[in-house]
Amino acid sequence: MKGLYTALMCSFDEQGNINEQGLREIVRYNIEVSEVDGLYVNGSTGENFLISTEQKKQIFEIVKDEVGDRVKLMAQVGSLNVDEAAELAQFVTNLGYDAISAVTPFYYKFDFEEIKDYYNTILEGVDTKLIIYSIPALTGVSMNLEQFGELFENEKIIGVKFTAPDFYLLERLRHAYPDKLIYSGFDEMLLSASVLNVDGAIGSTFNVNGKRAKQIFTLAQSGRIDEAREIQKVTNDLISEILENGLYQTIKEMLETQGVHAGYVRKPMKRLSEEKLLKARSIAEKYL
Ligand code: SI3
Repeated sequence: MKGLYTALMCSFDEQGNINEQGLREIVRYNIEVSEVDGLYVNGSTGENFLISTEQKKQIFEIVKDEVGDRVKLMAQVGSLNVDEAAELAQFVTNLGYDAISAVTPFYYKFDFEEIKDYYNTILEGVDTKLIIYSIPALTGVSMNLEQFGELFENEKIIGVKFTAPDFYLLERLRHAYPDKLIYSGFDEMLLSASVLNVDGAIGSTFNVNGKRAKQIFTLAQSGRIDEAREIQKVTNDLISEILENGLYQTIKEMLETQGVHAGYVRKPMKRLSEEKLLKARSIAEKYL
């Protein structure tokens, strides 16, 4: 399960329905052009928290059907509705996904016992292994070393997607849990995380920048830090331009320039203005 995973986008039409063909094209682009090691399905980048249970299931099915066994698949099933999360965990297990992942429960200020119970409930009915999705900036949930350790006591919890700029905690985790899988979640910090010996990374910008991300990771692993730093610099120029223009919308438009019908974002996300659409196309021209 090591390596680089694209946090997969989903293609939606103007009404917010899934565009199956577009989704299949995004999958193919990631596998055939970017050559990533795996896909992280229905994460933040997949606009997961804006869609229905039925749509989540449909996306899981289409992606598995398109991928087959070509790359590894991780299914993000986390939800404030723990019954839904457990149902989706069962659903993707039946589809043959390689692992599940679940965001820490957010919005209500759950205490740690509640968070632990949430993960144990999701895992009760399945044998599929789980990667914790930790993203404190969006969920407001920060866990410390001991709390990660307690979650890791459940042997079905095999790792964490660590989307935080806390490199002290990342180093402590790596040191304390050499056998757990740690994935870096911030693409702009991939080199720094790779130096700390993470097992892989999961990122939104890999949808358009997968090749550079892979180079950074591979170079860092073989100790070629100067070369990796050069590529991280170009990557961060690209990420800065994407973030300034609108993260998911810009990545979608960049994919469109490559003939991949990535479509529209779901409401309440807004569409790019004409000016920003042109900007997205110029970013694509500059970096792809
Ligand atoms: O679940 C997911 O879609 C992700 O893997 C998210 C990933 O951590 C991204 N975070 C968000 C909030 O989109 C990053 O890849 C992020 O977009 C990137 O580093 C730019 O800041």
